[in-house]
Amino acid sequence: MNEFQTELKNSLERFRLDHIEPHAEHDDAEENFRMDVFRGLGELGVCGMTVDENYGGLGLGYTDLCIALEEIAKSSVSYAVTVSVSLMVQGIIQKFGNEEQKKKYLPDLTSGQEIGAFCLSESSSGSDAKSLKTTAKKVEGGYILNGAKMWITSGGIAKTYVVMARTGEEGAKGVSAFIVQDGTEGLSFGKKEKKMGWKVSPTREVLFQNCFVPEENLLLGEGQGFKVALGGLDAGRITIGSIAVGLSDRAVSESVKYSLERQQFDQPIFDFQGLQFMISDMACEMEASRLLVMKAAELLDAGKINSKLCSMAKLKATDVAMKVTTDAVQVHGGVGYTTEYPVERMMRDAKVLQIVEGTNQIQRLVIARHLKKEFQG
Ligand code: COS
Repeated sequence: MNEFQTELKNSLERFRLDHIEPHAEHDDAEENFRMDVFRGLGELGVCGMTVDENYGGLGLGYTDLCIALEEIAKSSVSYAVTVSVSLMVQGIIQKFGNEEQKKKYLPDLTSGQEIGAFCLSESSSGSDAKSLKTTAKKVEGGYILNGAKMWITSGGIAKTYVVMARTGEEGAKGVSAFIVQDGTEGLSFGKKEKKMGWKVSPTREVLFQNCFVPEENLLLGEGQGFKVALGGLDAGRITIGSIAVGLSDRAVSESVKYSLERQQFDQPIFDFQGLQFMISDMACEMEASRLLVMKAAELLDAGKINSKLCSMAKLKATDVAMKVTTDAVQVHGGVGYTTEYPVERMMRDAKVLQIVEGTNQIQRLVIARHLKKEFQG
């Protein structure tokens, strides 16, 4: 880490310990999202970190963002994910939007005044994203959207939605991407999902009923929506990886701390070699996943985005987070299974990291396709 990154990490550590950690257990139980916490992260520049300064961002790289998200995730995967998805939406608008769209939609998102959400999944199209059924029918001056998007992170609290809908034929080429803002007639939200983890981050269905969207809200052009979505997801998969690393890091720290305090058979349980081996493996896997995430982020920053490494980073870091948080509960024994210690929440928060932004089975499929292509040329 360079000097700037160390300062970034330290300021976010102070922020999370002052503003997130004290409420973590309560807010998890109450499923309470605090907009003032998100806006506080915005004041630190995190919410628009990788966006150009012309649109209110900091113009920093994904390596910097990964350091920031890791730090936030140590106290709250939910806030880290809210930032990460909002930044994915901004990344999409910055990369695929025209100047007018960037000027109109980015500043409120970069400042953290508003949140962005990404609407791709539907009840019958999750992994098979290109089979989506939401329609966007061309009418004079724009499109009429009809359909339902499911499992939308920040659904209902976000202001700006990037929505993939079908304007043409079946398959990827018939998909287009639109920017739709909360308050648009015909846009509404379903009930908040009851989830195992990520309880602070609301997940809702996003519904479109004869929702008119003006043509200036179309991103890139008709039929380009699948590329827009997958292009955004490449970067999103790296940031989900960094959140997983932050979670693993905290789980390792909690395990070392607890095992040094907890006495059994007249000695700290840390002194048992069986436990040392377990914790060493946890720490080693966590560092390995961090290196992979950073490598993918460095390539992205160098303008050499590599979908294979994006998928590898997401796959490795999230599988490691699941294993490490599960082992952290094991290290804590009975109390680890209760809300008295944060590892219980961390294990619940880890699970969906293996599912979102492409299941880890889809990541393996993407990696295998790249390997085959590299081999066959
Ligand atoms: N970036 C840009 N374009 C991409 C891309 C990427 N990373 N990956 C694929 N594409 C393009 C392809 O080039 C192809 O376009 P052309 O026909 O012009 O070449 C088009 O997208 C369709 O690709 P493909 O035929 O490979 O589609 P498949 O359905 O076979 O596979 C997967 C695509 C399964 C990899 C994709 O649907 C996927 O990632 N699914 C998971 C979805 C997901 O992550 N959902 C989570 C939502 S957020 S919680």
